[in-house]
Order: sequence, then C-alpha cells, then structure tokens
Amino acid sequence: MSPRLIVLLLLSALLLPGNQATADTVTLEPAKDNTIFSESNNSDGSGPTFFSGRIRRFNNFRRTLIAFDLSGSIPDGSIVQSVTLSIRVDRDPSGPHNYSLHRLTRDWGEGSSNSGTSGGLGVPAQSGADATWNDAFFNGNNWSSSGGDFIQQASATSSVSGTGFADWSSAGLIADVQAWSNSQSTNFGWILIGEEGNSVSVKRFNSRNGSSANRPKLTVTFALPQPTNRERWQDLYFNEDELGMPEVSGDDVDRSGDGISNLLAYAFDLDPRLFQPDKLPTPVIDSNGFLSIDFIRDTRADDLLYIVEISSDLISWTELARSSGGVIPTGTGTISETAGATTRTVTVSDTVGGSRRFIRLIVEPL
Ligand SMILES: [Ca+2]
Ligand SMILES: [Ca+2]
Repeated sequence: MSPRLIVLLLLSALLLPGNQATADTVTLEPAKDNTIFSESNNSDGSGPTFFSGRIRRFNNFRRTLIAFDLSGSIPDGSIVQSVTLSIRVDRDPSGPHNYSLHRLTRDWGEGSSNSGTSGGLGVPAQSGADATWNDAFFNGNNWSSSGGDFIQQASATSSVSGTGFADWSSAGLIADVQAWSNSQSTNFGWILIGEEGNSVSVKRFNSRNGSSANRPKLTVTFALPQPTNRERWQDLYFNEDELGMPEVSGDDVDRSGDGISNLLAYAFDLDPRLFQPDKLPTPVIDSNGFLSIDFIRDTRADDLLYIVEISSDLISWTELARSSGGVIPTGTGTISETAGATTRTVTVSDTVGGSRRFIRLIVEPL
C-alpha cells in the first residue's frame, strides 16, 4: 500500500458519519431600516436613529421596519439553530415596556429621508423610496393595512428599559430566519412595535445609518448542510474545478483505465485517480465447485444498489444477491461478508452450478 493511499484512508476515517454537524455563526447589520409615523406621511430612512412606541402627544405611534440580507451568508440547506437581534436604545424617555418583532409580509422602502439625530417627527418621505404609515413605498404603493403588513403573532417579545443594547431571541425568530434562508424572496424583515396601549412607550434606537458600533446586529448560528456520502467521497478525490467537469468526475468516466468507473470506485471505496486492476470484482470457482464473485461494498454508500446475477447463457439472468442503501446483502445465493472499517468484502456464490455459468455484478445509483 502506498503512503498516499494510507493518508487517504485516514482522511476517510475522519469523515465518518456521526461527526458533529459543523456550526457557523454570522453577524449581520441591517440591509435597511426605517421609521413610520402614524400621524403623517413622514419617514426617516437615512437618519441615524429610528423610533418605536407610543408618544405622548396626540396618542400617536412610531413603528420601526428592519430587514437583513441573508443571501451569501447562510448556505442553502443550513439548519438555523439560534437567532439574536440586538438593537441599541439610544434614548429612553418611557421606562420598561415590551417591544415585539413581527414578520413583515410585504416589501418596503428605505429612502433618503433624514430627520437627523433628534427628529422624532420624521421628515417628508422620498417618493418611490421610503415607507410610511400608509405606504410600503411612498406614494401610492399602499400597505394592505395602515401601519404595515405583518403576521399578527409576534415572533419575539422583549421587555426593554434604559439605554444600551436590547436583545430579542426566540424560536419564532429562528423560524423566520430559517424560512427566509430557504426562500430569500419572502424576506421582508420585521416590524418592531412597542406597547401601544394607554401609556407612553416610545424609545429612540440607533439605526444602521449611524456609527458602526451602535448599529443593530443580527447574530445567526446555523449548522452547515451535511454532505451526502457521494459528495464526501467526491471531495476526497476531485477539486472544485474537476467536480464541474463531467468528463473528469462523471459517474461513467474511467480516467485511470483500469475498468473501474468513478461510480464503481465510489462503490468500492477506491481512489478513482489510481490504476487498480487488482480491485476489480473477482470471479472464482469456490471450494464447492460453484462460481462465485468477490467484491468490495462500501457500507456508507447509501445511495447505491449492488446486485449479483448468474446466467447460463448470458441472456437470461437470475438474481443471487442484492444490497440496497448500504444494508447487508440478501438473496438466494450463498452470501458472506468480511468486515473492514467501512467496507465489506462480499462473496456471493451460485447455488446451482453447471458446466457453463456466468456471474456479474451490477452497481447503480438508487
Ligand atoms: Ca435607515
Ligand atoms: Ca478507474
């Protein structure tokens, strides 16, 4: 055995199924945030702060719209494990109040409107760009319901008091981010709604348009998609360029010229780049005088079907054994297996015998 092959076998052992799924964490700043004002067509798309809650004057409300771009940050097929949205309270004139995040169901805008640092009344919205209380995009692209289109059930609620970062973290936020990760086109972010009952609840928060340290942060931890067994094997022997070239990494290709195609090399847990004619399935006459075949079966190849067939005329074939999805082969033949770490050397023998007998192994994807 060459040193190279030993190294590859060690690699293979390290990648055995049952390893912990790899987790990764990303922290994102908003792609957009904005305030909508219940008493006006004002907005605050580019201001350094946003507002949410009930104000004292006229019993009016502010709500915050906030969205994050997940594309390119969370690979397809990932499982979202935890989500925390942190938003910094910049000014708190109202004391402890609950603030809830609801998933928005319609796209909306962040334009150039900017009411400055203390502008709690907003400024006129930028046409076609800013969201307002009545419009997802001012003017004329209305929300279905004034104040924003969102899921009534909150995804997360936190009691917020005092200045500094406040956190929201819940199963609802995990579900939202998972859904957006699965389908980017449904990601319109959240609306942050403070208590809108009788008491004043308004707070001023730092937006994405202010200083970096104070911007909202969305932290998502997710488990990366696990490679299939075929992908695990392919990654061992082909680089990224080769994986995109069917003439190199395709199932039927035999670049090493030993008669073992890539699919068979996977089935037998071999290096497809090496010339290994000695690894071909071997027909023999067994001690009972029956025709038999030895071959290697990779128990991890849960996407393959192995079938051994016997014939007396090369026309009519009878199945002796089959293994589907990595299970122990069964059938009418005499079947035995010699265990290796992840492979089995399978011996299947005919039980009929005769002067002219042919045996074959078929391997095909499930
Ligand atoms: Ca903004
Ligand atoms: Ca080959």
